[in-house]
Amino acid sequence: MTSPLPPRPHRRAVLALVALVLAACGGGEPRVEVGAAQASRPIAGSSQIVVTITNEGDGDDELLGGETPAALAVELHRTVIEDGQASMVQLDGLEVPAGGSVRFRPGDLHLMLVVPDETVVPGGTFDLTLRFDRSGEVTVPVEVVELLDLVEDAPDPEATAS
Ligand SMILES: [Cu+2]
Repeated sequence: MTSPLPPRPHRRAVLALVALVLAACGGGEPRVEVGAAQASRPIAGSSQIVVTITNEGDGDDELLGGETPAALAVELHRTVIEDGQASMVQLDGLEVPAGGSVRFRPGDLHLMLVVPDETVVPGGTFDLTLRFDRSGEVTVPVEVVELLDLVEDAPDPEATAS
């Protein structure tokens, strides 16, 4: 069976060319939206934030970091498993591609509050400011819940599939 589509390397070249043209024209504009955010009750001096960021614009953006008055720092982490051991790697930034979304949840990409203060307790809320390369700063309220409620609200599709 023959495919009407050109072979992959060719399509990739076309995409690269389109990207180049877009870049030359300044590209499109990102339209970043931050969904409802939740943080877990702190455990051992840290708390994970579950949130989805979408970019419905036609330009890429990049999440550069975040901050909150409720913790010493907000770090961008990815959980990696090596030799059966889970560990976290800190990222400097994360692309939020045009038309795409980025999901933070336990066990994968996550935002981590370092040394949360006494306002980070279940039932409480605090402000989280996320800093984007092109969209600037976006501040959203974060609801604090028990860790189990957090996991229930953000089920891992891969975990339930196995
Ligand atoms: Cu982490």
